[in-house]
Amino acid sequence: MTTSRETRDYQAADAAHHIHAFVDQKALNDEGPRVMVRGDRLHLWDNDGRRYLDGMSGLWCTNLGYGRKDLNAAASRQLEQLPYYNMFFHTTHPQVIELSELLFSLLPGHYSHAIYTNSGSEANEVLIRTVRRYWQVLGKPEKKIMIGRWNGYHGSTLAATALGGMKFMHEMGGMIPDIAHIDEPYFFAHEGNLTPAEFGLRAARQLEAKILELGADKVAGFIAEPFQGAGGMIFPPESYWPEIQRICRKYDVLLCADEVIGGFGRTGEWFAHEYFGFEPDTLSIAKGLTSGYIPMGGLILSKKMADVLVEQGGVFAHGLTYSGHPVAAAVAIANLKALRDEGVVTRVKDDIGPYLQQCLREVFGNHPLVGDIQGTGMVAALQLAEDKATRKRFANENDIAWRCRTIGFEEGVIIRSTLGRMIMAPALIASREEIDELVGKTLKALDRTAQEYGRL
Ligand code: PXG
Repeated sequence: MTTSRETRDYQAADAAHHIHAFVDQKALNDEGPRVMVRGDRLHLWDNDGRRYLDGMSGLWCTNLGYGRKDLNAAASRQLEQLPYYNMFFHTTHPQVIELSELLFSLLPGHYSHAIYTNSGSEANEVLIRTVRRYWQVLGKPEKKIMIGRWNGYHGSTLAATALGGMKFMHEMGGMIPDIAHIDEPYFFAHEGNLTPAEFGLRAARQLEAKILELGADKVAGFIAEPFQGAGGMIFPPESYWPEIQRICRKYDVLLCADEVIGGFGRTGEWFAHEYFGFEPDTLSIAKGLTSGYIPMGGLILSKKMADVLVEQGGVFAHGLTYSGHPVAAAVAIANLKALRDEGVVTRVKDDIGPYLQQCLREVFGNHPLVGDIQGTGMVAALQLAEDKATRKRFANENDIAWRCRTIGFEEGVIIRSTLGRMIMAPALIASREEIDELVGKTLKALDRTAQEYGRL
């Protein structure tokens, strides 16, 4: 399917009106963006009829793939019945209530309350205020510093940017007071002789050092993605999360997991912290909550935190016009039911996830550009490396990865590149044939890149 308008006509109008995300706008205007017009399962079509296998679930969000009629029907029904009402004015509505009942039936039992938002960035904005409010209510208002990680990503609004550890974002007006950072647990970049387990412990203990440096009485919480998504799909060694949890408990620092990418089945567990085996106090969610069909996010609170806020907190002066929006909630319900009742998450764990991981290891295990393969379920990264044995990375790894991504588009596959890593996070409903197409086209992209850089 194409539209009646010429692609170059769309591109001219797009250039006239938009500042796109994370791109040199002038260069993009010269090149002209791809105009996507249709999606079905894992495939996308652009306005010129070119077909792409979407290896990234949009932006890590279309967990059920494109073209779901049940999600469409849920939205249409709700738009007819009650397109909008809110949770101000002492009011609620059935869709948000039923969404929460369903969501908490899927979450571990120690979570009880949600504050809904429109996005992941907002979830993390709300997080900062909620965590600070929690300590205020407990009579510790000086506990307000949040610790994040370098190269972590928590969104693009001001406080979410500050929580994240992308220095180039901080430098563009993206920092606020009372935020600190520690290093990410990126083992492949470690130049010493530590084992992964030793490295994981050392990385985690930076948190203890930072808490002691700032004073435990000043630190409110530690936020991290269970595995780092936008920062390169970095998996911590197994020793990392238990040690982080021990440190947070020891110093009475809230452990806040950003599940915006890891949540809703990506790892084969409902939430990525379950895969890594730790128990956060809060969860930031978005993306897979609605499979990206409609904007919705939220902050999930443990019962322990919610009890303090509800029983002792009085008024929490906070609220968004679209918190728990009924159309978004209706879509989220349909999405969660499909993920549960069609066995999508179970299949990621038992069947299609292991299939993807096995294919990647078979096909890329000895590839001349690849030094390491990380991932589980339906998320994976190929670490590019000059020398696998010594973990020597290419000096120009960004260029190589970006070139590989561009060739991927030419080959009809969408994969992501970050800091010398090629990332995949396909829709959870992928068939084996769709995985074969993803892996096959990615191999072509890597082979062509290797040829261009004299490695094949
Ligand atoms: N937390 C995490 C862990 C994220 O990955 C956000 C919060 C912010 O969510 P919103 O809904 O405000 O965008 C994100 C978003 C990429 C990419 O290319 C990743 C994100 C967004 C856009 C691109 O990896 N993650």
